[in-house]
Amino acid sequence: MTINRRSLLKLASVVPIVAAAPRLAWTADEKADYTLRIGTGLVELAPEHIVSTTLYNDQFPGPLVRFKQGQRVVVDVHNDTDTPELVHWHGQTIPSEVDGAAEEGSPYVPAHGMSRIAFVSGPSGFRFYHTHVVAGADLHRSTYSGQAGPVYIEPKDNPGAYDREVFLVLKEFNPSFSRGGDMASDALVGNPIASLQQIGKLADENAKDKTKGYEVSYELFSINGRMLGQGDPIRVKEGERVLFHILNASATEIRSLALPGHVFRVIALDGNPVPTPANVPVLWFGTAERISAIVEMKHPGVWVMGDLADDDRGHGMGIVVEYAGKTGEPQWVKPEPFRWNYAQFGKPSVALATPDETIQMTIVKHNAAEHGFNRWTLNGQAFSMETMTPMFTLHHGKRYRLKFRNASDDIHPLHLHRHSFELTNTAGSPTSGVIKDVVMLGGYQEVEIDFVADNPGDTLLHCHQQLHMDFGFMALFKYA
Ligand SMILES: [Cu+2]
Repeated sequence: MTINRRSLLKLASVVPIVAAAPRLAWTADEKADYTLRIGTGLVELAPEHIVSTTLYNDQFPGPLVRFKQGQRVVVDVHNDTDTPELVHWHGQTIPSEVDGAAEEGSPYVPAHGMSRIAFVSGPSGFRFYHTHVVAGADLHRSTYSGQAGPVYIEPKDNPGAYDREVFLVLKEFNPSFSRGGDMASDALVGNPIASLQQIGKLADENAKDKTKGYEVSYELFSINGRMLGQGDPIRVKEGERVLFHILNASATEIRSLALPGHVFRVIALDGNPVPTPANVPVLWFGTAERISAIVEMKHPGVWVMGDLADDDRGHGMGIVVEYAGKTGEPQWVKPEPFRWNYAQFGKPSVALATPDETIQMTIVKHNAAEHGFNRWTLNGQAFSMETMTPMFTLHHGKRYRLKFRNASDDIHPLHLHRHSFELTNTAGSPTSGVIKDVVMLGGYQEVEIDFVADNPGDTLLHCHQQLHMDFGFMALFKYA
């Protein structure tokens, strides 16, 4: 290989910058790469449905933030509200101080104040940012608000087998409390495990309150801040390959999405390329999950890309896809039932490293145990925001297997901060190669994930369902 000036420059630009970048340092005269302003604003979901909520930069979703993998970035966050805020950089492997979780020691952005943060962005792919404060019983706070926006971190090499990218953010508005929820029970493959049902039954019998705790339901549903039929359709041409980056920015809901007459070729989950891209008729997303999928446009018409739940789609959870030259009412065709199986996207033959340690966690729901809200325990412990007692000590460089056993009927979108994990067992089958930062755990099922403790600093693990995380379903890991 001859080394010319160009390849030298190329080498120089890749090697030293990341390693040399200080973690938090920034200079006062430096210009921020991005500025986020947290404040109250209006979202016009439809002319007759304008909601007031807390937003980033007065828009929903928040602005698309584009970083380059390994790039040192400076972000200014202004908080124009009356309460302290936190911006969590979901899915990035960054220090605890800038991750945006109080439990990990990230400082709050003060009310009517500002914070400047700097970090080296990565890993590449589709990530997002959102508020990480506690909502508790306040449905104006935290992820019930409009504080969410997409992040795309450009990989060093982009295969680019698509014509264009479309970012979609799924989000409900106008939440209220109700007794009993409507959790999608037909989302995931796998069967309930009898021993877990038994633990759940026992917890129900031992509960003082025999009624279920509060759940959250929503009045209005949207994609990119517009109800179905409002705003511009996605305009496509026959033969085009559209790469969708889709985020479920719900506070509490599992979502589905289908586009009649088309299939989604799933190429990445939570921003990480999957070992086995596969065609599926329906996408399922836990709260905070992202899917990147290519759709080949080969069925001309005007279509509704929407949620399978008629009620949610009827109240706005969808977007119109319109082929060039086609007109008329957008068509919806209900797809055949399709259960989501993460292992479908895994390596064809399972190849797993042996973990240094396995941590088992049994999840139990205690009906209405906390002022009418369900309380959640992990191995008998509900996380305390007062004491912030850590659950476990990690040793740098070791590989850990987390085995979650769900003794409740709810689906839990489990999220690990500051690390990506590998799915190693789902719905009773071993798998490997699927790298994520959120995974859905089905009712009375088990899931196993492996991660390497390679990013020292306090690390939060929690259910991303806001009602669950606020009422006990969190654990803090410390590094030794
Ligand atoms: Cu949960």
